[in-house]
Amino acid sequence: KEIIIATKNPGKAREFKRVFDDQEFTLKTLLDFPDFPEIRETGTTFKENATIKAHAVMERFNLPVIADDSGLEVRALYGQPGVYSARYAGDHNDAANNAKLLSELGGVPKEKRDARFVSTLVFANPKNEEDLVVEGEVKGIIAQFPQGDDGFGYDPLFYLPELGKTMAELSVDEKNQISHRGNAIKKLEKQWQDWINW
Ligand code: ITT
Repeated sequence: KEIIIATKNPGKAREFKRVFDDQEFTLKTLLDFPDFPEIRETGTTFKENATIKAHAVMERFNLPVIADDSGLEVRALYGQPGVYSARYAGDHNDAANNAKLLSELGGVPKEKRDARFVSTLVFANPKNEEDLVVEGEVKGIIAQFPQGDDGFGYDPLFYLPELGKTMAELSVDEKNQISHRGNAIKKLEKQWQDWINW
């Protein structure tokens, strides 16, 4: 049994591999297939983009596929960067994205810097007519400066008040326990055993 995670993002791949560590199936990601062409994410919602990615990969490999489309929604920016989180500052460059976010929020006080991470997972399988779709979120505050070296993307700026740390100061296990992606995966795990036809 094999499942492919339709991602080329090493940070996401690490988090998925960590939860699906000792299951009865083998987990691969697109990092195992470096020649797989770039998938154009033309949707306007996380669900649309996750569906595009899941189906592009399922059609190529004829295997069960999980795709994650995720992003950061900042209230003071009316939900931006949202589905454009990966390319907020142009090319996919985490440092530039974080710098742009800080500059857009320049002068905004702490109590107005609330944000959430969202992850929508689409699980598609050649033998199932309909996809399984789940969404997870986590709420936090955009810090005034980056802190921590773990994680990826906006993690160094995503401050969790209950923990007194940014997401980038958590280990991958700690992040999976509370993150948008971890929460979405927990929902998926409750449902997929009944849903999947191997
Ligand atoms: P794939 O499409 O190959 O999975 P991607 O990085 O392009 O990789 P998305 O289109 O879903 O994936 O963009 C998600 C972006 O949102 C990601 O690049 C980060 O900038 C941000 N993001 C999502 N989850 C995050 C997390 O757990 N921590 C920090 N930033 C995150």
